[in-house]
Parts: sequence; C-alpha cells; structure tokens
Amino acid sequence: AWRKYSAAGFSNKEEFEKELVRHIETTLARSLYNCDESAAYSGTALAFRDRLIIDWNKTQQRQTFNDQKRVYYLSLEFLMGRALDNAMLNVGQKEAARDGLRDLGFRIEDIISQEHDAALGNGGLGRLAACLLDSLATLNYPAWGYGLRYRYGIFKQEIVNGYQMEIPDYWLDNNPWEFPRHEITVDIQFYGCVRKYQDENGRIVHSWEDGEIVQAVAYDVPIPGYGTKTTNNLRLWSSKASSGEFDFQKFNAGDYESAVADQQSAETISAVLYPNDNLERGKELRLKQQYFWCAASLYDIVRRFKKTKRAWSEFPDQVAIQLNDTHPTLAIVELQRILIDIEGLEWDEAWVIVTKTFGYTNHTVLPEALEKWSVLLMQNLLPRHLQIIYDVNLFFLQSVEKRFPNDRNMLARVSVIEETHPKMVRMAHLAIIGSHKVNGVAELHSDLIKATIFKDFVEIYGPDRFTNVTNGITPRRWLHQANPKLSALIAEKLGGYEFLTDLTLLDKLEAFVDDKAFREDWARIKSANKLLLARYIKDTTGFDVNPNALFDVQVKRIHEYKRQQLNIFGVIHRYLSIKAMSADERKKVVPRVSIFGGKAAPGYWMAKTVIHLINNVASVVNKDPEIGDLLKVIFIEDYNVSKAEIICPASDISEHISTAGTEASGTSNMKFVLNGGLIIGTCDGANIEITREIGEQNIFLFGTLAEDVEDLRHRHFYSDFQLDAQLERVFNAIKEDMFGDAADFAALTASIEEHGDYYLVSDDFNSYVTTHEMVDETFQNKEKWLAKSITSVARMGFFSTDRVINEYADSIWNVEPLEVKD
Ligand code: 26Q
Repeated sequence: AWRKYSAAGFSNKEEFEKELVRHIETTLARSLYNCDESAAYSGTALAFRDRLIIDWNKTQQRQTFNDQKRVYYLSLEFLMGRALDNAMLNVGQKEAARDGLRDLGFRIEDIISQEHDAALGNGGLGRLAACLLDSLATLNYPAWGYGLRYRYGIFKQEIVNGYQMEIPDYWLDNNPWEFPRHEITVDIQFYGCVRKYQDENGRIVHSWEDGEIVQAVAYDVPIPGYGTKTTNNLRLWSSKASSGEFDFQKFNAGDYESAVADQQSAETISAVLYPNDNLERGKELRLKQQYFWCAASLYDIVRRFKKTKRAWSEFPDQVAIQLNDTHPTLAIVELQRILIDIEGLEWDEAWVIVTKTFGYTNHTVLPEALEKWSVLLMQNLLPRHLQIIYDVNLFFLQSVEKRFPNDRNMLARVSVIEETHPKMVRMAHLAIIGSHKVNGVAELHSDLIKATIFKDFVEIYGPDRFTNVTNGITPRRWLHQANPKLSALIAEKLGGYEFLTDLTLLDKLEAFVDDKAFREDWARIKSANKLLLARYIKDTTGFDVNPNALFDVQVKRIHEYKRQQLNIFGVIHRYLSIKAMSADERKKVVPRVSIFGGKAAPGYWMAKTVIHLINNVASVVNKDPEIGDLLKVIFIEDYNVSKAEIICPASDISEHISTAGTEASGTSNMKFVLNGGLIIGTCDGANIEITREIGEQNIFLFGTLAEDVEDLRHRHFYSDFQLDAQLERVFNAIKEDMFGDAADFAALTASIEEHGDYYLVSDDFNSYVTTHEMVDETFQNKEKWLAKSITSVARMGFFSTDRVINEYADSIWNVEPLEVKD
C-alpha cells in the first residue's frame, strides 16, 4: 500500500486533497485555518510536483538505460510562463484539483493566477523554445533543454504618465518547479593565456592556463509531456564563485569589500536576461554568459557520453545539438577544443564529429541583429577559442579558395573574421561552417536567407545544407489551456481530445461550418472570452470597453519593423474620421477597441516613443465624449505569456503587419488564428503559409511585397519622397499637439518624412486603412465572419510544434522517440 501511495501520488479528488493538506500542514508548516490563496497555490504545486517527479525519474532512468541518441536544445531563452496549469492538464488531473480546491473554498483560476510567470526570454525566440520542449516531451523524444538560470527575467513593465518604466523581475523566491543540483557543478574558465608546447610524444599541445574560474551549478526543471509519462529535463545553469574565488586571505586581512566583490562578479554572470530582442550589442558580460552556458552544457553532454564508453566517432550517433540562433555558437568551438586539446583527437577527426553534431536555426535577417564580437574582446576572454576560430576559418577559406580560385571578394565576404576596425568575429558564419544543417523558421524567411545574407554559403556548400522548418505553437497551452471552452466544444464535435496531439484532426470541423447550433456555441465562446478580457481591462486600467465592439489586438515586442506605429497612426486616422462625421454617419461606424501590448528594449528610444504615443492617444480618445463606444484605445501593461493566454482567445482581429521581409516567422499570428480570431497582415513570415493553409478569403492581407521593398527604399532617397495624404493628416494632428507635446513625437514622424521611411509606413498606409474598412464591413456580417473563423481554425493543423519537432527529428537530428512505460 505504501508503494502504491508514493508511486502514484494521487489519481482522484480525495487523494489530491490529502496531498494538498499534507503539503500545506507539513511542507509549508501552515495551518489549514489560515491558508490563503498563496499557500493553496504552493500546496497544489507541490502535490503536482510530486506527480511529475515520479515520471521524471522514470523517464531519465529509461533514457539512460536505453542509451539511444538524444537531442540537446541550447537556448539562452526559455519563455515558459506558468507551470501549474500546464502540469495539471498534462497529467490529466485538473478536474481532481478543481474539485479538491473547491472543497477548501478556492476557485482553481484564482489559485493558478497566484503563480509568477517564468519569464526567461524576450519574445518569439524564447517562447518557441518553450513550445518545442512541450512537443519534445509529448512526442516522447529523449531531449534536454539547456539554458541560463537568470535571477532576473525580462523586466516588468509599468506605464507611468504614458512612459514605459522597467522594474526588475525577481522571480526565484519559493519557486517549486526547480531542483537545485548542488552536486552537479562545472568549473568554467575565463581569461588567462595559452601555452603551447610539445609533449613527450612530440605532439603539439595547447594549454589554456591562469584564468579565472567560475562555478556553474545545475538547476533542473521537469518538462511534462501531454498524456504521456515522458517528463524531460530543462537544465539551467547558475553562476557561483568557485570556492577558490572567495579570498579568505583578503577577508582575514580586513579587505571585506574586495573579497566580496570577486564573489559578486562571478554571480553576476547569470544575474540578468539581456532585454534586447532582435538587436545585438557587443557587451562583454553577454559573451561571458554565452560561454559560461555553452561550456557547462557541453561538459555535461560529454560527461554523459563518456559514461557509455563508446568511440568518439560515435558521438554524433548519440548526440544532436540544436543551436537556437547564434547565441550558443561558442558550443561549436568548445566541442572542438575539448576533442583536440583535452581528448587528444586530430583536428580533422574532431571537426567531422563537431559538424555532424550541430544544427543551427536562424531567426532573423535584420542586419542589426546578426551577432558580431570584437576579436580583441574574444581574445582577452577566451584566448584559446579565438585561436581555434582562426584555424576553423583558415581551413574553411582554403577550401573555398580551391573551389573559387582568384575570388578574393568571396573570401572576404564569407570569412568568419570581418576585416573592419576593430576586427569582428561573425557568429552566423561560424555557426554555418560548424553545422551540418542550417534552417530558417518560415518558407519566405528560409528563401530570403539563402538569397541574401547566406547566399555565398549556398554556393559553397550547395543547397542541401540549408532547409526550412516553419515554426509552430503547442496546441496544449495555446488552445486547450488558454481557451478551455473552445477546446471542449471542439472535443465534443470531434468525439474526444485527440486533436490536441494530432492537430490536423481539426479539419473535421469544416463539416460543421453550417451547423447552426455549433455556430452559436462558437460565437458564444468568443463573446465569453471577450467578456473576460473586458473585465481584465476594467480591473487593470479602469476603462470600460464594449464587449460587442470589434477587438483589434496587436501584442508583441515593440519594434519599428513590427510597425506598431502604423497601427497607432491608423487609430488616429480612425479617430479623426469619426470626429469629422455627422451624427447619422457615426451610427454606421463599427465600434472598435484597439488593444496594444508589448515591451520596448530599455535603450530603444524609438520603440519607447511609440509606447508613449499609444498611451497619449488612448488618454485623448478614451475620454472624448463625442466618441463614446465607437473607439477605445487600450495599452495592456506588462504583456507576458500568462496575459497572452487571456488576450489571444478574446481577439476578433489581430495585427501582424511587419514590413515585408523583416519578420522571420511570427508565432502569435498562429495563436490568434487557432483561437478563432481573424488576422490582418502583410505578406511576411508565416503569414504567407497561414494564408496558404486557411485560404486567402479568410485573411486580410495588404501592403508591399518583400520583393519590392528594396526598390521602394531606394526611391525614397533618390526621388522626391511623397508622404501619403491621409498619413499627412495624422501627422498634422500630432503636430498640432492633439496628443500632447508634438516635440515628444518629432523623431517618430521625422523617421518617416525626413529619414527615408525605412519601414515603408507611408507606402503601406493607404492599403492598411482600406483593408481595415474591409474588416469593419466583414465584421458587420456576423455569419460571414463566423464562417471564416471556424474554417480558419479547421485548417490550422499544420502549425503545431508537434509537426515542427517531427521535421527536426527526421531531417536534422535523426533521433527516434522512446516511450516511457511503467
Ligand atoms: C543578441 C545578442 C545580444 C543581446 C541580445 C541578442 C538577441 C536576443 C534575442 C537577439 C535576438 C533575440 C530574439 C529574437 C527573436 O525573438 N526572434 C524571433 O524568433 C521567432 C521564433 O522563430 C520568430 O517567430 C520571429 O519572427 C523572430 O523575430
């Protein structure tokens, strides 16, 4: 009986309650009589954690025993959001918990919302990593994530007088989801120098000596799959002063400050997530973070491999490492260093192993986001790695020269070293040379990188090294968890929840598009979700919004290329138009709520200006008595994963309006469509494939095509720039101080009127406004709108990360699933 109890945890309401009470009274040392929501959250989390641990141990044992190839996903960001709801749904005990909590007088939703988001990421790239982990576990792949355990995640955003303020996100206090592994540590070296000598066998040896040592400590997070025992591991490294680093000599001599300073400098490495999204700034601490995490992860992976006692040549048969963008590129260099300097392999033998092991995913074409590190910085911090980079580059350039003799320009273009002042290491080039596959994240994006930034490499390696894996999202979090009502309705129609693990089954919904009762249910669910968001808006901003209005949403990081400025200019245009109308004309206006959310990188002035403008427009429009319900503008503070779970199910239309060719994929577009929202978008990133899947009659596309962007930019500079006439009216209103001091927004309007309109806001403004008129018109026809919504959801099967993971597994990793049995 004891075995059963401890191995099963709980499997019904009564057993859950028993566990909950046990944890509250003993683990938390609280009395049931003063158990608040926070204690109920902790008790529930601990009860579910016990469940996960059992499956987690089983999974790890089975994976070790079975000894087949594993995947390691290296990402500096994992934007996980909350874990409890996900754990409850994945082990299938949410109803037991709901009933048990109700018996104690709690609503499960209130308990779930006690949890602090795990926000170890900026945006799309970090959230993609989280969705991929969910699918890896659900599909039973033996896979580990490796990342950094930041003490501070992405900052919390507050809006004060219309301006963004950044508040530190300290999130680690009583986090039940992480397990410190104080026994799993790795010493990581920085600085120092390289000594070269001949050993007794006459072999040249490079020895990296006299550096500083920082300790990496492992913290493990269980990643449960949905409806499976497989519970994978996410290992996050935390930095700590190595015991040698705390200088007792200094301490005893009374030099406390300096003794503590060394320790603090070590702990700074994993202290904070860099809050830039799609922008790189060559800061030494960032490079330290990258090496610290790559070296610790590789040491761990190599240690695991060595236990199997296999020949080194088998390493790529046991290990696949995927690089989430170029941030972990040093892992390539570190593996080569381990193999040649420590394990004594020959260069060529080692390099074959390295390239077979790594795959690299590119997430951007924006030049300002391509990682470059100054050679001097690299030489100082990682002297041996720089030597290896130079050797990799030398052998690479020699091979290129053989194939393309006398093409010095080609050599300069593809070199890992950019010969500027100062010289720079181009991380993307290193990542391509050191990997067997390079992939983009949507078809257009993969084509663009082949045609532009990586064109020479396609010539050198042939097209086979480059491939596409279009992004997806996990339907567990983004449909079932975020929108339980819609998920239940779909399950009712399809006869069960199989669609959650085979999203293509959604296509069976098309048979019900004309089913009247079904359509009513569908519409009712959207209304209910809008009501929840309206309530959230009321609670957090104080504004009343009409839940029957068209909810128009743009939530994502604030960036010029994503063009929130186009959206807010469109809102101003709408406002001016309504102001100019007669009372009769106003009766025909479709009421709208324009909802914005997103963070600006703290140093990104233009993005902060856009936030300021949105908030100022909101405060003018929302209190204009002439406007009433016809238009409301809402900025939702501190947009994050858990807020996305409220917002996505409540949108009628969402905006994915990047300048064509700039958004690699976008993934929120998928979240909105999967939740029955329509989208307005440009022909960019995954919008194109969404259109292919759902049909062009079900999406509102507008704007310049990617192939025409360069030409237009050129013309802005070399022929007279003509501001769009309607946009000019908008600018005039801004300049007349209608939304506060015009000087605050001068840089924003000038970037368009005077500095070449790089993002083509003026070029696209007319078609944007016209397309929104079509949105209004379509929205008035409720039946037509509903049909589009249902049909689109039915056709979204392609965009599950389950499909994405199977593509990576087959075409890049060559790994097989491994089921975990009792
Ligand atoms: C690099 C160097 C130094 C500091 C920061 C960075 C850095 C950090 C984050 C560079 C880029 C990022 C994030 C990029 C990102 O989120 N890209 C998005 O990836 C999504 C998943 O593939 C795509 O859907 C989005 O289109 C893409 O913008």
